[in-house]
Parts: sequence; structure tokens; C-alpha cells
Amino acid sequence: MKKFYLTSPIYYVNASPHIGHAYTNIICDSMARFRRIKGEDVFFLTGTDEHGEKIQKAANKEGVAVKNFIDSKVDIFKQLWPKLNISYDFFVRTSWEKHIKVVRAVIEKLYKKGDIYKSKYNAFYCIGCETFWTKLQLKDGDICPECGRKTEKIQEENYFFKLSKYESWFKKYLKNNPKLIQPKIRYNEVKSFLDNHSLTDLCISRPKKRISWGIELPIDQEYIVYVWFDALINYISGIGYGFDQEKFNRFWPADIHFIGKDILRHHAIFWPIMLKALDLEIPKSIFAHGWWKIKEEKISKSKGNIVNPFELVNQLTDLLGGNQELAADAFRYFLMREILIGADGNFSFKALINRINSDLANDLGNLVYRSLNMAQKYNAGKVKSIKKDIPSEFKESLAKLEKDYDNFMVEGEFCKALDNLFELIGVINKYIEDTKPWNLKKEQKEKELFSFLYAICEGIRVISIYLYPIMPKTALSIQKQLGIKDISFSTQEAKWGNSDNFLIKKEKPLFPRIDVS
Ligand code: ME8
Repeated sequence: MKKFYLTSPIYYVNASPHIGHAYTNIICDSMARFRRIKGEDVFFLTGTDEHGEKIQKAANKEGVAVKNFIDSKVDIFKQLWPKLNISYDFFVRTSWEKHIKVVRAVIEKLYKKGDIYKSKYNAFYCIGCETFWTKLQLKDGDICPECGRKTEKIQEENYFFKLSKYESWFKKYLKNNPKLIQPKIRYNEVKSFLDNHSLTDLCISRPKKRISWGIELPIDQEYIVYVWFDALINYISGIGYGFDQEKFNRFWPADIHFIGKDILRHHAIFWPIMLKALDLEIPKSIFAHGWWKIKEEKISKSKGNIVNPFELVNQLTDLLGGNQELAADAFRYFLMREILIGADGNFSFKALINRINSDLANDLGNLVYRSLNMAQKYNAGKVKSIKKDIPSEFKESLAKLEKDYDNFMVEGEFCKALDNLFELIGVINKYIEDTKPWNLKKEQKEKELFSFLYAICEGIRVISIYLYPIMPKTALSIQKQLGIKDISFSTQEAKWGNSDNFLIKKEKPLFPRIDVS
């Protein structure tokens, strides 16, 4: 069985998650579910980044012990993921004792190899981004070029990892592996950065006298490990590097690291070089998606313009008649459909409601509800396949879906896959209107009526499989309402005609229209 290993970033626990974090994990979850239904052995890793100055400061500000502070924040992330129907396989924490051991072993190995050394350091530090900058990189004297906050000038002795030693290897590797960084625009960004800058060695320690919340450096007790160096290692500790070699060998290298474009440099430059130094394989791809914004400004904790995903899903649950799982699916659908994966998008409640009303209430919900309603009304919910021919009206969109869906999903182009799927939904809705089954009933054209009922139910079943990665609970509800005994979302089952009959158990509409006037 083919393996597929994918990761989300591990999120800082200095504040609660917002819809940006939700977005990345919904992308990961959609990919994980898609790969599972293709029959692959999937491992989806998510988790939390719990060390560093920013977290220490946040805990101090609340006047709580750092350990208590992080535990309470981690709980919030762990509550959010099931609420959004996220099916991760393991939740890694950087305060986890096994992760700590791995980080220390990595540093010892690189130190012995001569890739880590001690030196004096002069730089500007942005606590918000936990990143060092050189004077030349700063904006307006001392401003962080990434987030626009003031940096702090720092002069101290520290330990460094020899990024520069691997620069020419990495440039060549990148040239030969254009799919390493996706989408193309991010690949070009990294390539042009490397063309225009030489890599300086990475400072990987912090003196304890300045900051104490972190993993002690195994080679010098006066220091802790730089939070990014610690955090990136989660991708190997999370699958057992150094303590569960069998699992590690099974899943490494990662097939895809999903991240936001804000943390591209750390993943696309530091991480492959760290792996090369460790003699480990390089991930197959690093995919940096765009940002959700509000009025053109990135949604972020520091800007204070966050949208709380718990509140949003609760609100949608009320508006959609009380089913939280379907409300979460509606939210997932909006995030995946509204923007192309590499692009930025503006979030608004109005846009969310419009999407739900037009696509989920009108198109999908209406198709399912009225189809099942007709099956119940015209033949007591019993639908049989007298003939399994695909109605000619469906052929073009079904063929398009069959041809392109896999490709779009493999590439993370969820929006395009959904475009095709909703085209088919539109076609079946139109087919119902054009066929006018109420006349078939009146004229007692039983054969035609039964063929019609089979065609629309089979169409809905096929749709439920393609929909599953993005809207898993909706897909499940559809199959239950169709009365499918052996519920399955395997892509192999998506073939037209795989079902012989249905025994409809219609429920209330999946997505009622929301009136927020
Ligand atoms: O950077 N739109 O953690 P973090 C879309 N701990 N996605 C967004 C977003 C937005 N407005 N805001 C945040 C860290 N994200 C490090 C990562 S990994 C080894 C260490 C998402 O809590 C996006 O995935 O700041 C982004 O890269 C991530 O959250 C940053 O999360």
C-alpha cells in the first residue's frame, strides 16, 4: 500500500487559534481524506509549537506558570480540530519528552559533524516572528520586514548551524527539483532570494540568561535551542525518528508540508538543509498557501483582527438548524471553494452566507432533498436499477469530473475540483426540471420514471464520494439517506452504476437557506 505523509505547521500557543489556522488544517484534512479514499496509507501530523520568547512572555503577561499556560492553550487546539471534522493521526507537542530527546540528539549529531559552532552575534530580533534579521533587511531602521513590528538589537555569543556550507548543494537541488516548493510563485520567490543573497549561518541558540523557556542545548547548559530549529524537527519526531525507526522508515520523507506563505523561508531553506546535514531525505514538496485577510489586511493575532472559528461554527450551527457537523462542513466548503489555494482572499460573513445559500442550500441541498422526496413519493423510497445507462445530459460533466478530479486534488486545487463537482450538481438539477417526472408519474410511464429515479440517486451517490474529502459529514449523511448499506467513499466506488438499488431514508434538508436580512 502506498504511503502518504502530510503535515500542517505546528501552531504557536501564545494565543487561541483563528480561521487562518483552521484554513491550513482544513486543507490538510481534505488532502488526507482524499488520499485515504484512494486507498493510501495516510499519516497526517499536526501539533503545537510551545517554546520560545513569545510564549514565555504571553504566560508572564497572564501571570501563569508557562507549563500551565501552554497546556490550557493546547487544549483549545485539541478541541477545535474535531469540531471542524479534522481527522489527524497524531498531535505532536514540542514540550513532549520524546520530541525534546530528538531535538537534542539532532544537535549532538550536527555538532559532532562540525556543522554547529560557537561565535559572536550581532543582529536584530523580531519576537513576533521569532526571527533574526540583518541591518540590511530591516525596514525604516529597525522594523521587521515580515510583520512591521519593532525589532530588538541583540549582541551575544551563540551557536550557529552552517547553512552556508550547504548553499551550493541546495541551489543545485532546487534547480533539479522544481516541484519542491509550490505553487510556482513561491518556488520563484525562494529561487530569487537565493540568487540575490548568500546564506548566512543560522543562529540556533538563545542564552538562558535572556530566555529560559525552551529545550536545553545538549552541548552547552547555558543555552536553549532556537524555537524554529526546535519546531521544524517535529516533522521527524512526530513519526518516530530516533525512537520508532520502523514507523519513521515507513513514512519519511514527507509527501507534503502544508504551510502559509509567511513561513516559507524557514521551511523552504532551513529545513531541507537541516535534513541534508542529517543525511535524511528531502520532503517531496512544501506547499505554501495564501492568506485570509479582512479588508485587505492579513488576519493575525498581532493585528487583533481575528475571526474565532469556534464562535463562527456555533453561529452557523444555529443558523443551519442545529447540526454542528454539517455547519463545520459548510465552513470548510466556503474556505476551500472561495479562493484558489495559492491566492489571498478577503473573509466576510456576508460572503460566507452567500456561498452557503447559493451552493449548499440551493444547488446541493435542494438536489438531495427533492430527489429523495420524489423517490419516496413516487415509489415509497425504493429505487432499483432497471437500466444503468448514464443519462446523456450527465455525460460531459461526469467525464470531466472523472478526468480532472484526481489531478486537481493531487495538486491541492480543491477549488477547481469543487467547480467541476458543482457543475455536475447543476446538470442534475436541470435534468430534473427538464424531465418533469411528475408528468411521467401522471402518465404512468413507470419504466421511464424508475430509470429517472435511479439516475438521480446514483448521481447523488457519485457526488457524495467526490464531496467527501471536503465535506465528510455531509457525504456521510447523503449516503445514509440513500440507504446505502455498505457506506463507502473509496474513489473506486465512484464509478457510475456501482449501486444496484437504494432504500431512501430522507431527513430534513441538509442546508436550509439562511436569512440574515
Ligand atoms: O508560524 N491566512 O505558527 P503560527 C491563512 N509555530 N493562514 C494563516 C493565517 C492567515 N491569515 N494566519 C495564520 C508558526 N495562518 C510556527 C510554525 S512549523 C514548524 C512552526 C496559518 O501559530 C498558516 O498556516 O504563527 C501559517 O503559516 C500558520 O498559521 C502560522 O501559525
